[in-house]
Amino acid sequence: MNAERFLNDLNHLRSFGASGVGKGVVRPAYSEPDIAARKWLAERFAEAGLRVETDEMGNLFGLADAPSLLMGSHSDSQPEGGWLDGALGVIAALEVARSSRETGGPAISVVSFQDEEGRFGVTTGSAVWAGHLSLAEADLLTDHAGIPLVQARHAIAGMVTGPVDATQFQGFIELHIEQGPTLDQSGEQIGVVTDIVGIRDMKMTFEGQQNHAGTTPMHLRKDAFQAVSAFNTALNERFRNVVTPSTVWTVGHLSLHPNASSIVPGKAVFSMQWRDGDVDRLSRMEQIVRNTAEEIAQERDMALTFGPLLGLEPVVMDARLRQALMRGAQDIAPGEWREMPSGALHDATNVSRLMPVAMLFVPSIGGISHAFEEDTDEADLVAGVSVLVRAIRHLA
Ligand code: HGY
Ligand code: MN
Ligand code: MN
Repeated sequence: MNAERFLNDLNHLRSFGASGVGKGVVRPAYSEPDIAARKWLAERFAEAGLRVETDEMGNLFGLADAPSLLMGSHSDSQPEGGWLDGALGVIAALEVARSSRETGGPAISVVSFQDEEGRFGVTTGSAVWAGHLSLAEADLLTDHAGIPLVQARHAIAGMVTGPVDATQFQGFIELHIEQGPTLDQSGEQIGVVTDIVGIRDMKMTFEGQQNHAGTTPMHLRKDAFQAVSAFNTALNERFRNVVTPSTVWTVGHLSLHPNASSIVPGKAVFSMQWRDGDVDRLSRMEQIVRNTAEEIAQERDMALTFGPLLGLEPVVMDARLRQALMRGAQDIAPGEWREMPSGALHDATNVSRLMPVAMLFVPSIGGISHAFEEDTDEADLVAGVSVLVRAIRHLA
């Protein structure tokens, strides 16, 4: 591999949507910086001798001529994201494709999936490509501002070439930052992923009565924020009997209407998300979410609505691809790597419906991600790509 060329490209990708705070980026799916980044990536793919194709979702492919391994990740970011989440996997794939071609190695195709970060759903672009979600269903999903996907994706219409056939790919490998504390704390350089957790994600709404914050006695209020607060407290209590130390749940988005200091909020829309490696536990948690919210709504005489339940099942990584990554890890970081599960979701989950998949992690400094502070040591970034280069040789 050419480490300098790889790091230069990775840093250049950061310039699209650079936040001005540290190395952070603001590059949500279909935003101007996201589209500009995709156009720049398309040029890099073409320069590497790959055929550029973009499907209707905006998933961007650089295709090898022959049947090939597919490598990549996503180049959209969270509303406040780091420079490596997704970007690392895309630029690493590009570097592996380039260096493999230059040295007579196996053919490698490259992808940057769209909306992995779920402006509209959960890993939306790869979910549609892999047939987990139809384009018609996806088009109805809305972001937190109420914009439907079908409208947002007009912005990439000029780039679309058509559907990309998955049968040309022999497997998919995704390099990603860990986004958690495990490798950073252990001092190891590489994680070979064993499996990816499952997720459930749902919008919920409590609707009460908007009213005056000075004149409305407490016992007469139908305050939507108070309902969310009571729901959250009850939920934490009830989850206790069901969850394990690796189960996680999050209310990450809350919108109060009309969101003013002197108005009792009449409406609260919020996101409810939970993740676990066990499907039964995910369903038991769903039942608790629904029952708890219904009880709170009834007690407080408020309306309650659930949005569509989005989700991805837990998946196990392919044994053969994983073995190749382990051999590569042992070549590059002998004794300084481990096998580990992924608590973050990845496009690899969707792609596993179509072909064997595997994933590789490098450490996240301080275990921080989905934040401007996200970073990884340069030596670890380069080590990750080197493991990929070794792994494709072992596979070939
Ligand atoms: O939320 C996730 O795990 C992923 O980064 N979208
Ligand atoms: Mn990611
Ligand atoms: Mn992410």
